[in-house]
Amino acid sequence: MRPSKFDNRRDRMLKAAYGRAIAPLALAVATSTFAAPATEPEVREFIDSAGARAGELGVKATRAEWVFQNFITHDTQQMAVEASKALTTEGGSNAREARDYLASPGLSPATRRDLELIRHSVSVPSPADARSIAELVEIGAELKSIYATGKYCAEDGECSVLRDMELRMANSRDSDELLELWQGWRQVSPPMRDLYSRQVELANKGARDLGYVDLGDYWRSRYDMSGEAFSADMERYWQEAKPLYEALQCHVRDRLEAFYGEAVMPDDGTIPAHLLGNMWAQGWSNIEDVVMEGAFEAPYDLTRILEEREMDEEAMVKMAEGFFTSLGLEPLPETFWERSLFTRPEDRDVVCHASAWDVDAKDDLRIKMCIQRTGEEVRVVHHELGHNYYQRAYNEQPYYYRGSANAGFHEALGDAIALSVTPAYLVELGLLDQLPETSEANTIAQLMNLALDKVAFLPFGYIMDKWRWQVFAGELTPEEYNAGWWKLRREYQGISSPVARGADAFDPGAKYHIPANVSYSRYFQAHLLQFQFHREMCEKAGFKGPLYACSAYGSKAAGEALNAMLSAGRSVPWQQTLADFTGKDDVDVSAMLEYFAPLKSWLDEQNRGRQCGWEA
Ligand code: X8Z
Ligand code: ZN
Repeated sequence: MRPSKFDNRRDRMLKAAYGRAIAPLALAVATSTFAAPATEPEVREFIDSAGARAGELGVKATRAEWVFQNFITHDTQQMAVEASKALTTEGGSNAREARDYLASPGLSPATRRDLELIRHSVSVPSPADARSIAELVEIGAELKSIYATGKYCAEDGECSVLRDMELRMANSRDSDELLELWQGWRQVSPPMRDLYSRQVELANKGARDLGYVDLGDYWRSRYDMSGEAFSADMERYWQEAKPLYEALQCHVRDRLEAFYGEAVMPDDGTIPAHLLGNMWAQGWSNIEDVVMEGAFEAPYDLTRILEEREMDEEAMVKMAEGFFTSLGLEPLPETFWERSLFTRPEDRDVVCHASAWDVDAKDDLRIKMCIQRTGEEVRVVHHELGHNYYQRAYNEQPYYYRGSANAGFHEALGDAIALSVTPAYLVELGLLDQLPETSEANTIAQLMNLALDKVAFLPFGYIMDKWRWQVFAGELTPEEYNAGWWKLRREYQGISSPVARGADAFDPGAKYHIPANVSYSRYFQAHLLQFQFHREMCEKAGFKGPLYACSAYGSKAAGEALNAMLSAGRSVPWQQTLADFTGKDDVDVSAMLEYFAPLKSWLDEQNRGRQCGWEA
């Protein structure tokens, strides 16, 4: 059913009256199992039983999904779809029921919040009917499968999987080869476009049934504040971080031009997307050699250390676990080592995009990741274990509190820990023989390596959802998807497409989280939050000195404070959880700015006299 003009007008009236859009009444009645107001005990009973039912189906769906993602075949896909249908049916009906109960007068604030959590507990809401549920779930599995099994076959018939193409993009300095890889991977996504737009249509309808304007409104409203306030905060954080990004973009552009020559560089101030060492130009640390050439050298190379010490994938995971246990947290369970996937199997298709799993909400923790033995991946391994340690910490909570304070916290934890992988820490582990000498060059090199990942990421982290918010709101038609994508890439990142993109291209689909339908604001927030977490852990550890030199390794005090935050799960609004940990109830960009302050001054110096900025 398409919303009529009348629905829209009534929505606006209701919105004016209640501060947020309410589902059209007819729809609410049609999909509701509850009409009369309920008492507090009745609602509490619903909350408990909904959690028990969803929990049980969740374990089944997670197991089926694990098997599907580890062995992608027609049959495993169908089995995952079946389990997911059951969960989507249950989750959706609970969410709609929670929406109805919210109309009951006299409920306690705590119960109202619990109902809001249930209303928000589905990531991709479906309309209530079984046909829509089946279609939505099938599309979701199909999109994931297209991405995970995608291959690019070159003219000579040689076919490559994404992981190998990523590795070549990281290491090649031949712009023709880079362009081929960049275009090659983008051949995988055009078949996704129509499936994607149908998915959007169905999920929007599901979101409207829950009382939201569209899926974007639903996603934005999960942050213990209104969706409008959330968007405004995201923009404010970005504005605060932007001068640092612009300084980095300007310098990197200059260095790339010096390396590749003027011919490859557009004269509008943007950087072509294929030269940044990463398939999506979201993190640029793989080209640190180009960026630093002639100025200074990285004082050490973690990738080389892994090679020299013959550290394999499992050893990398052990190293990350060692950090968590040094803070006083328990070692991972034996089953983690038995059941996780660390390397890409050659004989079958798997979802290689790294993920961390909590299968039974007890202690069946696992990661699934096609680990590459690089310094960059050391960070990703810490990232994934951060998820597992968070999951374990909140497992004692009631069902709907089992989650991070907000999605950004989950993404920030492991990254915050990885910020403690400093030269001094590597010396302590015996991976570096001695501390690099203290010099401006070494400090800048260390900060540059990290900024190329963390600072470069920010506008990418922001536009992934900005694009989807436009799509969900119907501001971009499928024919306009790609042009809308590049408009944002250009405006926020100062990055342009190296070649004109055809009308049927679907470049957003070449990034995992679009076909997998995972919201992305969480990563943007996490890239800021992790510096806040790091600053706090360093303070708890009693560290004196610049933030970039701090490692909280071995600090039980930091571990204790951290664990208190993790085990709270989402039992209280995230602002409160953050305030309990850091004393401040908002994302604070100043931690990241403080961390990179020496680099910012250095970049400003380098950029003096250069033409910075770009035509949006
Ligand atoms: O997807 C991830 C994690 C899994 S939650 C590996 N990340 C984002 C990405 O790869 O695009 C981590 C940082 C950003
Ligand atoms: Zn993650």
